[in-house]
Amino acid sequence: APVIKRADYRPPEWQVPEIALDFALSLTATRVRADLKVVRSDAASGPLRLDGDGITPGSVLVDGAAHNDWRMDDSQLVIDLPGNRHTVTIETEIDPTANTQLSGLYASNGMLCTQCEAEGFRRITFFPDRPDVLSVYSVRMAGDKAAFPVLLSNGNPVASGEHSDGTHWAEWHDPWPKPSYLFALVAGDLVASRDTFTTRSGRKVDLAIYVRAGDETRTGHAMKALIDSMRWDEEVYGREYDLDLFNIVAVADFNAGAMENKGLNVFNTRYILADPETATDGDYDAIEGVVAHEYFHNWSGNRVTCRDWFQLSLKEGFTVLRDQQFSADMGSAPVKRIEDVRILRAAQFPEDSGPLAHPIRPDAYQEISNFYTATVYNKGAEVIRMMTVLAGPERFRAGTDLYFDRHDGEAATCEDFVKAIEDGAGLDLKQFRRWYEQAGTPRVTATLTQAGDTATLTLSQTVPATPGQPDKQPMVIPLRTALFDRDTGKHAGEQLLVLTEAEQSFAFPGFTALPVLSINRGFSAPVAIDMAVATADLVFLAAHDDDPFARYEAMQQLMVRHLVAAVSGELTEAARAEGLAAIRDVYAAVLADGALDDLMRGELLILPGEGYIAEQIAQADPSSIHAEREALKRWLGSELAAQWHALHDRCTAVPYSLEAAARGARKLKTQALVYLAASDPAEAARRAKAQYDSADNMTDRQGALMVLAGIGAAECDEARCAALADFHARFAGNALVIDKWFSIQAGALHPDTLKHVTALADHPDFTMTNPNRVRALYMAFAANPQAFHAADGAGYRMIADLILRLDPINGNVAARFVPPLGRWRRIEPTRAALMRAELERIAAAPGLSRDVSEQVSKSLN
Ligand code: HT7
Ligand code: ZN
Repeated sequence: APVIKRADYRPPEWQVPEIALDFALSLTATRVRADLKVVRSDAASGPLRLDGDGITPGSVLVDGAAHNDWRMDDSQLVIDLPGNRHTVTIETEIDPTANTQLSGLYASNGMLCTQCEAEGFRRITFFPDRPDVLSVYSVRMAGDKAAFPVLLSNGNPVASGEHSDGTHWAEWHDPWPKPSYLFALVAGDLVASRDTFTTRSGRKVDLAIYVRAGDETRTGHAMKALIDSMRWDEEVYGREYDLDLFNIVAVADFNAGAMENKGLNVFNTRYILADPETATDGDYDAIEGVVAHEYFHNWSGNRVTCRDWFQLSLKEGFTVLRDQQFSADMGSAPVKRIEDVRILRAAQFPEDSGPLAHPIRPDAYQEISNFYTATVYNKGAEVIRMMTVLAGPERFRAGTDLYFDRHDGEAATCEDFVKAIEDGAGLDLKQFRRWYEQAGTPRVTATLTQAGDTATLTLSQTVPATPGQPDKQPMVIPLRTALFDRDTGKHAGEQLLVLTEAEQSFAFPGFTALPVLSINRGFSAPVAIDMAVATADLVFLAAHDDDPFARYEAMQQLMVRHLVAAVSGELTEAARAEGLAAIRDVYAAVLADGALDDLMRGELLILPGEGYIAEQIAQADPSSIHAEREALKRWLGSELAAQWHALHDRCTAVPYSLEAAARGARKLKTQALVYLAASDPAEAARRAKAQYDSADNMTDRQGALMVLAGIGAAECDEARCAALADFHARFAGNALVIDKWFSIQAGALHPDTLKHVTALADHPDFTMTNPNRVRALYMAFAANPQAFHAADGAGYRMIADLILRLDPINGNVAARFVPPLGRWRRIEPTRAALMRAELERIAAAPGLSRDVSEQVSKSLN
């Protein structure tokens, strides 16, 4: 496939200020007529080039007359036009039911809907399908009224009517010029939950969430999230909504989480539907975050869009930051920060250290869908977050105000964003721009010394080589830092140290004894910190640090260091005992700390993930990491058994509500079971069964089932199987909950998980055509280290087989399964060879999608 390079960007030769679309709707043969008003750009002399994908032009008219000067150049329709302004009319026909790729116009459960980002519009009609072509859309659609009673598109409804033959029609007009990727159409049998929002300037906005009949009772949380987001964006970023209505549609078949189409967001049902019986607290949080994210795109993405897809982080990184800030304001800010860092470390750090590493603004791609990554989204958010750290909130806001003012209605670049922050906030971001250019997670080494009355902190940084970028320049790394006095347990104020050189020293007068270093507080920079720090200092920080993230980090470090040493066989028995005792003591202190809220307590009591431990090791042995982590869990389970029992009892007594205290109790309840399951499976199974049987909410039920499903002891098998059978029967027909049933089993600690997943793939409820179901089974499996990394390579084979089977159905989703196999260089040699062999097997298969082919070839290089 051709490589598209950022450096090759050229402005479009033709603009399309207006487009009128007319759809004759049908599940199997939808006819589309597109009228494009095209205008030649100054100094352009070439023909009109319109992108297409899997469609053929039925007819081509220019200014209303048949036109023969056109040809196909690969999939592009090339039309020679005599003048500078014309109306071009093209007809196409699509089979939405055959569209299993779920890009363009497709059918889902009898409804029709679109997904156009990134390049789906060209599967509907011929068009310059690039984000710097902005058009005003008028849409007409007509279809069978019984099959499609609801007809929606972007913007405002203009007119509608019906015919005596049982068909009806609707017209929509969107006054805001937009790129084609934001176009949307939905037609189906849907019901709406409605509310209103009055903007700060007093405009009333009608809000509707469209779902299938029966689901309307489960839209309340999403609606609340929408209203909260609309208010928050006015208050925090000064952004007001700009249409009279805002529609959301939930669809069961969707490649991603949701889509921010102008005035008509389309959502995966999993990010809309919730009630206590069927959605966990995590689901509630995810709904709040995704609804907010899509709403915030109305400004960061839609009003100011991207010039080209290399600028994707312009809208995605910024919008992730905005949704993170929103969720922090709606709930517990420290807990949200810890969760976001955990996601970054679990998903983005491995990307940055693997074969698919790319800067947040990539330089080249074959298939843009492969660049909707944790790097572009989550690291992109971290990069902008560092600007907030450097500028402070008021100056950062001045920067974003300037950005929105300057570029409203434009297709902008990351450079435009940085410049606006630079100008508006009064920062010099010259060197900072390297965050957009260089891939790889910087490593900072920190050394603290003390002499006389001064403590000296020496910081050095390196950015690892990544594919195509062997040599790196120093980054700007803002590190929020505090030095703690050992005697008082306090510090004299936090400082922002900005590391800009390869090596730099910072002096702190007033220390006659060596203080304890607390660095990268709040995770102010997305870097890895290396420091030779005594276990006692980590114990000190775990107990005393007033920055909640730093406290969490001290506990994580304590455990990571112990586990990495244990895995590499470096631990003497004495050191092992000492490390375990230290970890047990900080756990005991956290369990007993009356000043902590339970949500935060739950964060502090999370073991580092196996993937994050593996990241610290050049070539990891997944089985020994798993064994050591389980051993630590077992030790904590047995050493603190009485505390876990008491915790489980205390939390079980807390009644269900969505308040923080009750959510904290639910989080801890299942955590207590997890530790007990490692040390005393029979007792854990007894408690888990009781929790399952008495559950009045999905958080408790799923937690209990997850614990039961993981217990391998034969005497617990009956309880395990009974609970799984009950869960399936209880929620039969509820697709989102049945997804959980698949995930729980595929992610289980049970030694037979691989066998279970093989059987589940043949279960009547499994289907390859629903991305949620595929991800529920196989993503959970690929993220289950013990099962995926089976020593004989059966886990790798399973994922490779999946990729090969799924690719012809949905290449976009199939490609998402390549990165777990692509990590082979970071795994011990025997498994690495097996992983590589599976990648080679995929690479040798004929007819691979561009999505899978790009990911596999990069992973082999
Ligand atoms: N902007 C949206 C991206 C998206 C997408 C990308 C590729 C394939 C399918 C997709 N569905 C939605 C989602 C977002 O970040 O808001
Ligand atoms: Zn987004």
